[in-house]
Amino acid sequence: MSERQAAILKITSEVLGAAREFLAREGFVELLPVITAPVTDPLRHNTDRAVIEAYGGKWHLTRSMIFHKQAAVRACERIFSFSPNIRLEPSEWGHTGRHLFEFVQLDLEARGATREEVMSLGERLFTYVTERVRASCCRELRELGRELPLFQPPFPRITYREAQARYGEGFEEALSREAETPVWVIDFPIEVREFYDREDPQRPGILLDMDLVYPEGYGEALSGGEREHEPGRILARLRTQGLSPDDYRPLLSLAEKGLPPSAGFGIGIERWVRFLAGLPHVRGTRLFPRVPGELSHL
Ligand code: ASN
Repeated sequence: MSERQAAILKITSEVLGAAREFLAREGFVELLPVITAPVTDPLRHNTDRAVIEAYGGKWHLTRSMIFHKQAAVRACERIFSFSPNIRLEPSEWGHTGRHLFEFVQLDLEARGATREEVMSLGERLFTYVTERVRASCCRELRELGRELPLFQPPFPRITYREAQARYGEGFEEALSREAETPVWVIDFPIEVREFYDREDPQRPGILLDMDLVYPEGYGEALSGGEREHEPGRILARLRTQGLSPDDYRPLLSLAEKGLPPSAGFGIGIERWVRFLAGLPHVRGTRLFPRVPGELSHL
């Protein structure tokens, strides 16, 4: 194994440890991840479904733990998981530098929290972990030739519409290239996001959600928001997105029994390590990368 690979693995380990420590101090409980489920995140972009058949039923490989997070905060106020996700993205996405079809996200959720609260948590988590990597992985960062910039929350914010007006339709790349600190994109229009992000009751058509975008052109870091939790609202949102309520029966049944309001986000670990280590492609963060369109020997 090369020195560079060893350095990247050490940084990854530091990210996991520092995030766990930070979240434990903030009162979060770690859940073991869910990998197979009768229902999973529909996602808004075109991703093939990964389904296995067993025991007379169909099991989706988890695309995110969103519904499990909403269910879990009934038991525990604040939860997180290092959740393996399978997303069979188009082969062409193998070249974006940002996509693996198997990756891990640190997915967290807090009962009764607002978007504002989880954004503040996200900034503090991001800054804490970055500082820990800077302090504990000096040798590794030097080996990789990476000079990590210093960041100071709060991070700047831009609405989806403002970003679109300033940088054009697919604004994320241009925004990320121009940014000197991580930057929040907030207030996504209802038609571009998944049905579970909560519509602002004061501003119909606008969601109480957000992305965090890395500086230096590394693209999206984190995605989340407040959640739809009332059965009538979930049903209406499923219908306007052309999704079949039958496919989401497990979620609707839970909501009928009572899902609490919550907010949360997920941050991709490989993209985080790619940014911290300054790598051209997320493939470099994993010993056994799963890149869309490529086969693997091990
Ligand atoms: N983890 C994201 C969230 O909390 C969902 C996703 O990964 N699509 O909103």
